[in-house]
Amino acid sequence: MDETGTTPEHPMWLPEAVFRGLRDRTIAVVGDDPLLGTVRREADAAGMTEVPPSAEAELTIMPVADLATHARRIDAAAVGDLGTEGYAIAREGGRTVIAYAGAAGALYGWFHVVRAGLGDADTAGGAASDAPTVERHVPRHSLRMLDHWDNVSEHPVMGQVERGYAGGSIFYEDGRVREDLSRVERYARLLASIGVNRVAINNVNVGRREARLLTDDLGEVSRIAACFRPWGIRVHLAVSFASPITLAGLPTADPVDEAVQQWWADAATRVYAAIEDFGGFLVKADSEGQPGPFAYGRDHADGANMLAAALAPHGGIVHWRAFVYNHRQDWRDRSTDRARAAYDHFVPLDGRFADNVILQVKYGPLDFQVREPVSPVIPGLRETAVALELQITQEYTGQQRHAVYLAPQWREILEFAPFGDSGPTISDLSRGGIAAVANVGDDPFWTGHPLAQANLYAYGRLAWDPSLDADAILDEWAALTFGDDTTARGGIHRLLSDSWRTYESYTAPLGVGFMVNPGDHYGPSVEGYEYSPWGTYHFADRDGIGVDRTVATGTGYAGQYPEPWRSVYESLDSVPDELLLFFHHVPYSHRLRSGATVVQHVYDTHFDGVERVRAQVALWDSLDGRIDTAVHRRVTERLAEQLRSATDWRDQINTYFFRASGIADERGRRIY
Ligand code: BDP
Repeated sequence: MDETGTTPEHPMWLPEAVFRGLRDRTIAVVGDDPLLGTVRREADAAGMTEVPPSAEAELTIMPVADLATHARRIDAAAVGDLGTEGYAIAREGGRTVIAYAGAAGALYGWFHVVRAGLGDADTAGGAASDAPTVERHVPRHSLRMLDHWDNVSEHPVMGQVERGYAGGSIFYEDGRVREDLSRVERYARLLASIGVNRVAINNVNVGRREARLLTDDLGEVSRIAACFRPWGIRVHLAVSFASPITLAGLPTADPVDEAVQQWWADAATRVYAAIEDFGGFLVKADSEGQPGPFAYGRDHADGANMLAAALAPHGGIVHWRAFVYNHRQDWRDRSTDRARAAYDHFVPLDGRFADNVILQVKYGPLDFQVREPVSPVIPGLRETAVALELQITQEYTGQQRHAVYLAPQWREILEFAPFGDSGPTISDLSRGGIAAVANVGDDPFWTGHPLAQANLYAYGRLAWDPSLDADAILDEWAALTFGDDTTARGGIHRLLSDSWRTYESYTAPLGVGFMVNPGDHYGPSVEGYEYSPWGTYHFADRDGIGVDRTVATGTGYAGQYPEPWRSVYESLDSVPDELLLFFHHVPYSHRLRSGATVVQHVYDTHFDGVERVRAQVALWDSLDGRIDTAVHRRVTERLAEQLRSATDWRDQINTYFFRASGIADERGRRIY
């Protein structure tokens, strides 16, 4: 708490210091869209001086169409098609021009300058006689979405934010939308600075209270939408498929029932009357207890298309999640492999979804594990728009108590080429854009672990440009957050850069996944889910471990991939080591392609992982005095917990493998 009695927020990126280089520089902004008003206010806050366009400002932001009038030396042809959100940045003799086609491009161009700086008036872009350089920036994905798993009311088990590790919701308090939404405004600005343009504001598990956001609470939702609008961000709602029953007392929610269809059409009309730029609905149906079309003998195309028809007249979208599986499985029946479920449900429906339906697919076939193969549903759907779903909130990756920078994992997913190297990547195939589960809350550090802010930052940057380098994004974030101290920035880089692999090294090995405590999903429990109905088994016994998902002898999951991956995963000779146990059941003495046996690999990586965390702790200690005290203290606490937890993981996993296999560590280290 500070002297005003409030807990200060520790800014994410873009604290005021970042604007230092812009103070007293001149800017001209051409155009009158409300988003340009946002740019003008930003420039003013940065201490820039607005001048008329003809005054040769140091920074001019103008429509492409005006280039010929105001910046004659920049060729509009070189700028090309910028779409509604792209911008071109031209530097000409110490002056910078941002050209936009749609006003959102002006906003994104502004943040580009904030990130990169304006350069020195005397040198940027070379001498006045040099030809101007033109760089084009157009987002790779037009839908860049964040899904908040926030409940309006506290859920008795899940709390207010499901899988939230950063306090309560920034949207809701005491069972209603917050009176003071100023933090949402600040959040919206941060999201705009990384290019996020859609936000779903409530949990996909829609409770009775939350379902009413769509009806009784529309006025409140529209207040939230008003916070996002000046930043080019549209609001979406997660809706319950059973709403016609639970909210309106209809006898059914059957998608072919006309009264049901009418109810949804009316609901959509009311939403758009209140929020003209409303984005659409997000739906989790027939999954983990959520209602859906199966109850009426209908399939998911029937369900999704009914909602799509309600939204279509208003230009809205349905994000329909593919996370559908039977959570009452039986470990004895290996034919019901949970990994197969999404493909088995959705690929037969390909081609039947309406144009404004986007199928939102988790990156892996199970559930946001530290290592999974990329979901075969994405290449499997040829005629349906697919959105890739990532999880920024670290549910299975340390819950924002462990420092884990996820961008390297996301890069691997985005550049995976399911049809082979010369074919399209996952990013190319995600025609419906990218969505990710958000990680912020009302915690003073926004994300619980201050360093987890890097994940949100990286998500936005990668959704805009999936080819960006994970390390470069990390450095960019550190510079925008921690300022000029290169020792501090270098230390943060070293701490986070490889932290995803560090986490992988001390948790469930070789792609086997889970082995976490049931329920909260934190910390090791090797058998925690082994005999439960959730379908997440490892089949360890005294002889070996892993799930046989081959076509030849297993569940057939490997056959859901196109070539070459089907064959790569099917064979023990070619399956990548890190996914071995996801695809194959092998003896502990099985030799990896790296040369180590499975059991020795487990011992080595788990001993090594803890040492790596120990080094992170020492590194962070050495930065004391260079980083804001409160931030430093919070990270120190979290690192202590990470070291404790990593040690626990190491000991439980190593002991389990040692006892199950009876094989001692080649290096004679002590295992209990
Ligand atoms: C799982 C979470 C659960 C979510 C579910 C989902 O454990 O809380 O509701 O995913 O994505 O990872 O719907």
